Amino acid sequence: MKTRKLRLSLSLFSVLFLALSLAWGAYSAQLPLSGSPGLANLPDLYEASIAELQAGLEQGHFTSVDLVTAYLARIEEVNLQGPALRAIIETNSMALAIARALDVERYASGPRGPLHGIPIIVKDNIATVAGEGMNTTAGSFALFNSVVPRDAHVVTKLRAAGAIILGKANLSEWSHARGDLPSGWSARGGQCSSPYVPQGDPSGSSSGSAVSTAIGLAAAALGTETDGSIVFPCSRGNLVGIKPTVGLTSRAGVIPISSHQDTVGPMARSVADAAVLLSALAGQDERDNYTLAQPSVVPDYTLALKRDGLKGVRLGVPRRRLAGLNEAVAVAFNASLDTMRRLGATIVDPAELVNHEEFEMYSKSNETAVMRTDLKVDLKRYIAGLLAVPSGVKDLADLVAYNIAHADEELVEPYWTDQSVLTSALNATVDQDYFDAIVMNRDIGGKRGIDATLRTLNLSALIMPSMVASTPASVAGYPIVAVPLGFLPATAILSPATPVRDVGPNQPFGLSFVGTAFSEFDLISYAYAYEQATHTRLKMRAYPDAIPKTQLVDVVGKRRQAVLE
Ligand SMILES: *[C@@H]1O[C@H](CO)[C@@H](O)[C@H](O)[C@H]1NC(C)=O
Ligand SMILES: *[C@@H]1O[C@H](CO)[C@@H](O)[C@H](O)[C@H]1NC(C)=O
Ligand SMILES: *[C@@H]1O[C@H](CO)[C@@H](O)[C@H](O)[C@H]1NC(C)=O
Ligand SMILES: *[C@@H]1O[C@H](CO)[C@@H](O)[C@H](O)[C@H]1NC(C)=O
Ligand SMILES: *[C@@H]1O[C@H](CO)[C@@H](O)[C@H](O)[C@H]1NC(C)=O
Ligand SMILES: *[C@@H]1O[C@H](CO)[C@@H](O)[C@H](O)[C@H]1NC(C)=O
Ligand SMILES: CC(=O)N[C@H]1CO[C@H](CO)[C@@H](O)[C@@H]1O
Repeated sequence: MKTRKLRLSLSLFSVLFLALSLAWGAYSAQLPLSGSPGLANLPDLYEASIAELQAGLEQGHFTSVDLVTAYLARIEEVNLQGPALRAIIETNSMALAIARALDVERYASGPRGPLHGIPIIVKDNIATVAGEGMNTTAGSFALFNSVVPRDAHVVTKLRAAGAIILGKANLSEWSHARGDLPSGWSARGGQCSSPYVPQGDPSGSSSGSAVSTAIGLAAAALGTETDGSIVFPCSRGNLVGIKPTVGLTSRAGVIPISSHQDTVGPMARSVADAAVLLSALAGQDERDNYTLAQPSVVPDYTLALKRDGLKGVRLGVPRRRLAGLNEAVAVAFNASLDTMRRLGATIVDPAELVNHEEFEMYSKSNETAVMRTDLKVDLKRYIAGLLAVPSGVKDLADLVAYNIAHADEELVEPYWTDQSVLTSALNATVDQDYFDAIVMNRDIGGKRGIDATLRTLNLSALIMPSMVASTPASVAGYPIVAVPLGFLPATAILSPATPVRDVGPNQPFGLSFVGTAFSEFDLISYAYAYEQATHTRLKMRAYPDAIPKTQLVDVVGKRRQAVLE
């Protein structure tokens, strides 16, 4: 009975879909002819905001099919060819069909919301259904052709909001939990590099998500962070990143490092875009019980986008964490404090972590103790949930053995041979030391760290250059919102390529706002006020070869030509 009903409604749907497709086909054929403004005024995909793209789609200036076509061409230009940035591991062969269906739906019943028909890239550790043809591997051949049971919860939410999953981003293999490897390298994706410094280190582990967002290979991307993996590549990618509170966004369907620290967040070219995405991603999920601790109503984070967001806000500078920073970063950071004062903020400087000594002495060792056991336990649990794993790998020990057996692909000379993080976790155990470290980790970063500091000095948030901002928030499970801060000078020394260059001229760096649990709304308002007053991202573009040439005008123009002929 049920099946027949389903079949009936499916066939009704097909007829409806066909009718709409025909109507839409007739309509869309003349789109470019009636399309105003002129082709020259279509948004530049290097910088286009989600709102701009949505407006163009709504006004019929271009379609989601056009957008996907243009983005795929841009990927083709720079991913393996030209500068060979290796930001993308796989593109979605169904993206055009999905875009067409969403175009038809828009024509029939209007957009679902701000993400309807907007192409987004997700890191390769975030599951996408196998039926769509894309793998989910964290960059490793050990998970090649593994079959995930379903989309990751965050992907389900993106699709429900109408977003198009355009492809899977390259990353530091296993999200940098394999060993001491150059950031942005994975066996499946090769070595990703920065679009700002030729052969430059893109940082990681969400390297490809950052690179593809930085130069407009999609509207935005998802990354994941355990300690620094969103914030660092956003810093080097001249981007906005949100590392949400652990438990705000579900990790169900995400290849894990640590259930205590992993979190999924947006990487975007503006605070507004990141806020739109976070509103779609956040929410409870019964498959990730950490999410049940979040406030029951997900805020509309776009309501935090206020230009006066820094007025009357007290922000603290934990100076001792800033020791030894590059001079250009230190100068830009100090200048940002003046900007924030001008915008009405009170800067408390210094505002040291009240447990600074304890933090410096013990946070890394406690964090490592938690991560080792988590990696072993959580990875095994993830693999056990897969429907098929052709490599036969079941746990960490199998994975280490797999890498040795496939050393030609996985332990590649000369730079990519290490798997010491995996081997160091082999003997990890779930014991009292582990439970103690979990509590310590939380308390050193949270209760006795960030929270005590905010309370003692009556602060709303801490501010730091992004490259030193991650660990307190990561071990506490607290949020970070990062924005562009500046660029190394043109005279900066270009370091040797081993195989990526650590620093170079024009390399971007970021500024991070760090707060207590679930303070994303406030952090977004501070970041937005700062961004709107500075627009740092717009002050430097990628090096010329790393900027894809294909624009909407080429795609829409070609379609117009075809209609005229
Ligand atoms: C993995 O990628 C290959 C192509 O490289 C494809 O043939 C295969 O279907 C993909 N596997 C899954 C499970 O999507
Ligand atoms: C989630 O469930 C696990 C058991 O499956 C339990 O050990 C853990 O404490 C729970 N975490 C939260 C935050 O509820
Ligand atoms: C704390 O700071 C807020 C402004 O952020 C101010 O309104 C309040 O009076 C301060 N409280 C104390 C106890 O200083
Ligand atoms: C930045 O400001 C701090 C605090 O005022 C000062 O100690 C430091 O020397 C400044 N750094 C630079 C590079 O100007
Ligand atoms: C964790 O931190 C505490 C101090 O806060 C320290 O006594 C303990 O040795 C640390 N544990 C590990 C495993 O590093
Ligand atoms: C793990 O334990 C085994 C057996 O106790 C031992 O032989 C091996 O050296 C240990 N490995 C590490 C990385 O500690
Ligand atoms: C989409 C794309 O270009 N994927 C490539 C990623 O890198 C690997 C390794 O070089 C290629 O095999 C893929 O074709």
